[in-house]
Amino acid sequence: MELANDQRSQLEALYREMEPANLRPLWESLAELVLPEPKSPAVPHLWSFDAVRDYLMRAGDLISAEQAERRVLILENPGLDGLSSIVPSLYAGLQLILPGEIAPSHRHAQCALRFVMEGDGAFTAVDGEKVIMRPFDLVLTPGWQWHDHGNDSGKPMIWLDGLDIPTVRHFDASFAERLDEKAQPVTVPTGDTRARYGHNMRPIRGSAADRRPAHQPLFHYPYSDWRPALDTMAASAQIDPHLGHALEFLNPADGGSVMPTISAHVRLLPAGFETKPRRSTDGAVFVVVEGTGRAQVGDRDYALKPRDLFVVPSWKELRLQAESDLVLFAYSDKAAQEKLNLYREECA
Ligand code: 1HN
Repeated sequence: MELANDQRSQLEALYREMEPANLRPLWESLAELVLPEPKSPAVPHLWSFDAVRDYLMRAGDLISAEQAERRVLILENPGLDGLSSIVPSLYAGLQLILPGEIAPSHRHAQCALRFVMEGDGAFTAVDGEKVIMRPFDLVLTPGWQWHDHGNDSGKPMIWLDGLDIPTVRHFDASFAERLDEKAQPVTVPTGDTRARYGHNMRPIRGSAADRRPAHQPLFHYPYSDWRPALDTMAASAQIDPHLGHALEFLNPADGGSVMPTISAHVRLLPAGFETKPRRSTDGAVFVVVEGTGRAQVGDRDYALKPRDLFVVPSWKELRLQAESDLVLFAYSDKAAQEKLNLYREECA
């Protein structure tokens, strides 16, 4: 803004006088408020699973899951200091449950997903049903559903928690409750929900057999389903030059994202494949499930190995190269952005 010296000093005097009245001049900040394109305060970052795991196991020696309520190390974006956020809208953490432990039952407005990183056989109970968690399974705990975790296996279990905590904080809409008992009563057999809602079928609406919330029936997407699906796809389909072979997890109730605020997908990049550059407005968290390769995120370049985690903030260009067959899981705030008509992507 071009201002004469005299005008500038008179305006600044006005600003000082207005400040106690909680008034500020828009014209001084308009360009920062309404950006011509996204300029995320979040930065690209990669966490090596092994490095996080060491700290998590040390925490495991010092505090129980029950004491902590949830024993989790938050993956905080270096550009979002103190905000417990991996991108401005989303939270990520790695949770440890040791053999014999219980993470007590609670429910909250926030939506959560779990993606299993290590171990086999712990459970999450969701509204009266246990799911047994196996490596690279996706398990949802949608908003306001009771959930607790326990580990009856002989080994530590570690999973990635993805939640919309910053989104709920943004709307000042957080509610939470704890159950009096540690673990909620289990009222239906394991697998009941998958049988009823997990095969492109559902109980007749409103019948006695229709027991899950109509808007959010399914909460378990096992690796044993999604991994072979990618292989089958890779055997025949033309590969998308920007994504590789990609499959989005769906909510069967409406064919939309797994939860109202969070989308999730998996992809397979065959050995030697390199994606063309792509950027999108969603902030995304990626997990390397299998394989090695490289990720270029904006001006950063990361070597990828199994179980590494990396974050791609809004509008940072992403390029992926597969050394060996590379399998990735990702979740993002695309679901929320699409509802608000904000989502955009650009493929080079
Ligand atoms: C939560 O409920 C879990 O249920 C994990 O495992 C992490 C972080 C913030 C708020 C709630 C869980 C969480 C959380």
